[in-house]
Amino acid sequence: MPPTTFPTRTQVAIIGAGPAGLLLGQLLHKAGIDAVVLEQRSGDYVLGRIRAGVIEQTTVDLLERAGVAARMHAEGLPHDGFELCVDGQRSRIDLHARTGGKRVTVYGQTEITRDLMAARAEEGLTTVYEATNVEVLDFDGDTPRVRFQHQGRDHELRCDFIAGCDGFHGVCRASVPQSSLRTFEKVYPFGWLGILADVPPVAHELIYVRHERGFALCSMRSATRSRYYLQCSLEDKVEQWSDQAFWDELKRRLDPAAAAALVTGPAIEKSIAPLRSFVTEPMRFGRLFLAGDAAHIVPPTGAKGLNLAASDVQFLAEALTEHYQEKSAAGLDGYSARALARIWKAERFSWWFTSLMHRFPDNAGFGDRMQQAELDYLRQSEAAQTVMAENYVGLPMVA
Ligand code: FAS
Ligand code: PHB
Repeated sequence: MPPTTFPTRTQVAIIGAGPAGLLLGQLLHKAGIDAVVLEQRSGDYVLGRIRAGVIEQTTVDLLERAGVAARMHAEGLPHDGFELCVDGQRSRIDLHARTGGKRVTVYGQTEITRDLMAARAEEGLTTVYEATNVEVLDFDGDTPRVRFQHQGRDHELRCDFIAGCDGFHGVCRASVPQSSLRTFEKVYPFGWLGILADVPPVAHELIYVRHERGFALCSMRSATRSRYYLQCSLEDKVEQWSDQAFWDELKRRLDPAAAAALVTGPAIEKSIAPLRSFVTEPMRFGRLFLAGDAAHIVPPTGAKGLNLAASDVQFLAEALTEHYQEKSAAGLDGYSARALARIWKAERFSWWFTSLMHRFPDNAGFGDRMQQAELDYLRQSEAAQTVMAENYVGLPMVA
């Protein structure tokens, strides 16, 4: 078979074919800007990672603009609220009523990635899967380039800009001199053990559970596929958790009605994710721009990770379009500050919600009472519920 040939020149080199990289590629294509996506893994591997489930309206709007929202509208589940289960008592946060009609959509990140991959392939756009040993070079000058290997052959891609959409463990942020960036991090003393199973969800809406044994979350992907999470120790290994052990522990943390209604079944995916808050400042280094998990991480409690990646990509796509179409650098110069303003508000909400709902080993006594008082206030106060709802549905995209 003749060796695969790839472009040696493009306008934007995108590192990473997760939701950030693929969505950016789609938006740039819509604006007539050429981009090549380089992904270290195979497409199947990327699709095999089970992650986010809740999509903000601003993300839905962006996916519509990218031309990839048809299946989400057909299969996604609009949600007007979610429930809190605090020590066995359920109460509802009415997102629709508290935000003047806003809602979220439940639609798995895997499906968004699948829709973006299909659109990119349909347009005949170049995505290099299994691109290894990716190096991002000369981005502090005017002629950035990317070197990579594919099937043992060396390749080089010259470009005008590099978009680092390569996630928390990617090469782009790691290629920036430490003296040029500042990071902020908080690591939480627990993880989330997640299970995906083809069983009907326990309720029509999500249930966030606070229990003395630990946090739990009842989510879903469709009317026949459920996603559940349990707070677990960082020492836990997923092999230690049989399906039965997971279901038994989930029932212990749920209220009696939900525990009785829970339909269990074999896991089709089971994994443990650590929780951290992390932000990189700035997000631009010459002609290298970071977007998504490459620049920031939120604990998944607030369902913000994927949605923040989407807002970064919207800002970056607008800035690059302004550069090429209006010959203006204003958007690129303002990208980092604009993205970080939204990122820090989502970091705050995710940290707050995580601090409120999880069991902290060193929190016994006063900290525990603070959690209970805040949850009691939240249950009784429309004002408190409005603040929570506004953040959960996603804050407006400011100019
Ligand atoms: P991603 O990490 O999704 O994609 C980066 C891509 O870059 C990957 O495909 C990777 O293979 C590739 N890459 C990395 N290094 C590379 C290199 N050197 N060269 C080329 N390619 C490279 N968010 C929620 O809202 N809810 C959740 O429940 C939730 N659960 C999560 C669970 C886990 C285990 C993780 C890690 C994240 C979770 N998130 C969740 C957050 C998640 O959804 C991210 O916010 C989202 O994937 C961000 O998308 P990207 O920025 O594209 O990064
Ligand atoms: C999910 O369905 O995976 C999900 C939903 C809400 C969250 C986190 C994860 O806050």
